[in-house]
Amino acid sequence: MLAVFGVGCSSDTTEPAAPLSGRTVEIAITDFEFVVPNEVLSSDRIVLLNNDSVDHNLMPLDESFSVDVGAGKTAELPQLAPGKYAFHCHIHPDMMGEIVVS
Ligand SMILES: [Cu+2]
Repeated sequence: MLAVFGVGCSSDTTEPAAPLSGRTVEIAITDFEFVVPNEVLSSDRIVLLNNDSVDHNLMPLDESFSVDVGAGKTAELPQLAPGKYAFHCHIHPDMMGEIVVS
């Protein structure tokens, strides 16, 4: 016997880790390098900005998610629980970065 499904369909499949603060932080990619913000909170919205003329991607080493970002485009990351995230671009595996979420 299953519980009632789909009370609302407005949310994504990922549960937010914390209520959003309204703050947006940006991870930029410039010249095949990730430029990460100094401070990221679990309540932040995280945007990935690709300043390059080629497509990039951001994927944690545990492959828990994968975000593609086209040349000159922005993309949004899922909300992240506190912790340390080592990531790379799966298109260019030499592009590495790390963010610490508190
Ligand atoms: Cu790349």
